[in-house]
Amino acid sequence: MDANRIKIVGIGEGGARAVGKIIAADFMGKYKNVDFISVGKDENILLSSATPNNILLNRDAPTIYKSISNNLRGAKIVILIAGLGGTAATGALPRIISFAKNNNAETIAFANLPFVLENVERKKNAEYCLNCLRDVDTAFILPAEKFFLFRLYQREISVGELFEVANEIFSVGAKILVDMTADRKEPLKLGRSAFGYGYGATVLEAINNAVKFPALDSDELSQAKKIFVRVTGGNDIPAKNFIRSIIAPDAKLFWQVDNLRREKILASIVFTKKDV
Ligand SMILES: Nc1nc2c(ncn2[C@@H]2O[C@H](COP(=O)(O)OP(=O)(O)OP(=O)(O)O)[C@@H](O)[C@H]2O)c(=O)[nH]1
Ligand SMILES: [Mg+2]
Repeated sequence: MDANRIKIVGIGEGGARAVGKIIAADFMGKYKNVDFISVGKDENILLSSATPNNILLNRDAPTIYKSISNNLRGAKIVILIAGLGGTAATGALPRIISFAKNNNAETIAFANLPFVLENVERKKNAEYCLNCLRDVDTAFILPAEKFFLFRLYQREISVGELFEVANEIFSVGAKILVDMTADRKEPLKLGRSAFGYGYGATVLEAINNAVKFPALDSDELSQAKKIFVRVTGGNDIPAKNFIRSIIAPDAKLFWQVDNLRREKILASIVFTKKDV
């Protein structure tokens, strides 16, 4: 049995949409060991995400557990993407995490917390899920309000459009994490973490934009103990010097160069965050 699979699991409508974006953008095209899975109670939403594997939650518990274990079999890495507060994450997240951990898979999560204005039930659910996410090896958790910081629109935007931004960010985030882990021997295991990315004509410009990524808190970056940077080609000495100048002197910096040439240089940054 192949025990080397990367499972990218979208939980709930939001998670399924984010995974749909990863598939549509062909972000995992160069990897031959990736499986895409959607989890939710609405079959149409799962189908629209175009994930080849689905876990339908509107069935009896034993059938659902069987479906989770079938879909996660052979996992080396499980990447979870979800909006916390919804029914899907609340029901399935703890089961998926414990199944992955029992099978010694590395677990990575991308999740957003509900808006302050969402109802009490969603907030309670989200708190429960947040607690479950403590068991995940590396977790990126953003309050939904953070997505307003991405001023991609010149006008007021709808909640739907805002979550499109969230799904886009998480789809790129998942790609960054797969690229970073694929080129390492050791698992990342960073605990609560943050990430950012940016593009540029030079590595320095791309790194500058990654540091200015709207959801990235520069104070948190300056206090991070471990920082992972990945750039696609180019002269990275000025960028390394710049990063060194803004991080703690005792921070561990891991630098990766991706040899895939692209039109624009992409710089990605991932760093550990103190627990809040
Ligand atoms: N990342 C992301 N989050 C979303 C999206 N839509 C809503 N959310 C947030 O995620 C939470 C869960 O929403 P859904 O993803 O729709 O959850 P669900 O489990 O499919 O179903 P419901 O509980 O019926 O909404 C919401 O409370 C919102 O805060 C989305 O498209 N993307
Ligand atoms: Mg919903």
